[in-house]
Order: sequence, then structure tokens, then C-alpha cells
Amino acid sequence: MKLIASLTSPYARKVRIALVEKKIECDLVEDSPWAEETTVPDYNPLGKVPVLVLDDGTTLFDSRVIVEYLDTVSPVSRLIPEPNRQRILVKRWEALADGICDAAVTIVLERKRQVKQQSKDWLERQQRKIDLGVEELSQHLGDRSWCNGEGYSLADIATGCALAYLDLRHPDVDWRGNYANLVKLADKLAKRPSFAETVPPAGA
Ligand SMILES: N[C@@H](CCC(=O)N[C@@H](CS)C(=O)NCC(=O)O)C(=O)O
Repeated sequence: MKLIASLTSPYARKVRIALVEKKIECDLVEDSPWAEETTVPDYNPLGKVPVLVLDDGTTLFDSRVIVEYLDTVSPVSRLIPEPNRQRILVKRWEALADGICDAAVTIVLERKRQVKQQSKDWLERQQRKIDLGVEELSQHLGDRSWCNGEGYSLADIATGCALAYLDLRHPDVDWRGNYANLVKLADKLAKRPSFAETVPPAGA
């Protein structure tokens, strides 16, 4: 089994963390979907990472599908609770955290265009998603130890990856100054080996 990923993708990091938590062996193949020589479209017609390639050649994407697959192939450290309501609430957390990443990535791409081609309205629209999304993460977490309340889950992984991506690409978003409960959670997550081993390389 191999995972095609870039080391800065928050979606790929979610999968890499899940692999470590679940103690599943998997080769990592680094590939940037933006590189001219990328092979990502050979595995995913959408040209996006992460992609999980199973031993029989089956390709799985996107990150939500991959994590759900990994969680069901091994009973070690269940990341998605089985009871339906808990499961759906964890998936909702994941959708919110991934949505924040979608807006954050969109801003990065828009800012790469020539200044005169950039849309201020579009940038502001994406920024609102980030700001309201992070506020909702904080409100839902409240004073609980873990996002889902019941214990460590995929909700924490997705939230931790989204906040870390903001630190990496949007240091102007002052979530650390505004939401002490998210800081506490993020600092606790950063100490887990799965998070520590998947920090994007310096300067990436
Ligand atoms: N919903 C997808 C998002 C994946 C995604 O957008 N990945 C980015 C890297 S962070 C990508 O590969 N972008 C290339 C492109 O959009 O062409 C997932 O969860 O896997």
C-alpha cells in the first residue's frame, strides 16, 4: 500500500496521522500536484492529493474516504465512533475543519495570481469562511478535552490539521490570540507522536 501525498497538504497530513495512530504500515510517495512532472493525475483524475493506492492497484481518494477506509481495516485506535449519531458528529467536525482548509488553500492560490487579477471579494469571502469556521470550532469544543467529548477521534485530527495549516500559511489569522480552548487542544495534539512525525518540513 502506498500513499501519494505532499508534505504540506493538511488533507494528506490527516491521513498520515491516521496511519500512525492505527499503526498501519504504508509507503509514502511524495508528489506535488502542482509540479509539471506530477504523476497524481495517473492515480486521481481530479489531480489532488492524498491518494491511497492499495496493493491490488485500487486507488482511494479523497482524504475522508481514505481515513474511513483505514479506520475500518484495523480495529486499533478507532478514530470514528460506531454509534450513528457519534459517527455523524465526528464526520461533521471533519467537514468543518476540511472546509476551513479549503478556504485557506483557495486564498493561497488566489494570492499566487498577479495582484491585478486577484479578486478582493473572493478573498474576503474565503476569509469569512475561515473566521466563522474557527469560531465554530471553538464554540463546539467549549471546555471539553476532546472535540467529540467522548475521547480522541478523527474530529481532533482534522481540527489539529486545519489549525496547523493556518499557522503554516495564514499566520495573520490570530486564532491563538482569540481562542484559548483551541490553543490548549492544539498544544496537546502537537505532543502526540502522530502529529510530531507529520509536521511539514521547515521552509515548506
Ligand atoms: N477534499 C480533498 C482535497 C484535496 C486537495 O485539495 N488537495 C490539494 C493539496 S492541499 C491538491 O491536491 N490540489 C491540487 C489541485 O487542486 O489541483 C481531500 O480531502 O483529499
